[in-house]
Amino acid sequence: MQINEKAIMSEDENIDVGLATKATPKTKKPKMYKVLLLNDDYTPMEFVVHILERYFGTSGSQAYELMMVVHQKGLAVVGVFSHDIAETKVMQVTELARKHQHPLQCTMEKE
Ligand code: TYC
Repeated sequence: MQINEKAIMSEDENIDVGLATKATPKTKKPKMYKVLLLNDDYTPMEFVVHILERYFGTSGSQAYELMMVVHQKGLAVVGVFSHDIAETKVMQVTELARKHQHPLQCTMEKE
């Protein structure tokens, strides 16, 4: 932590009286990114469940329910990660979907 000092001259004396102002934290918390899965008419439900289990730490009924949220609402946030992790997840999902010729869309946006 850096304590900032403001130079302030006292009015009648012209003396620099130091004023401690807000502390500046040295570390910044990383910006977080939402990873979104979008619905489409062609990707099989089981494939989406598999994606959620493999890349987003959900399993069984939880993965199925999250897939159904995307299916019914059009999209859902399936996880929140730092920039590079989110980017990697999007790439992995897109790569596997294309390999299986599914049009599944996965995107990220700043939280
Ligand atoms: N709507 C797809 C179907 O009925 C299932 C699906 C769910 C597709 C979620 C994409 O992100 C998705 N087969």
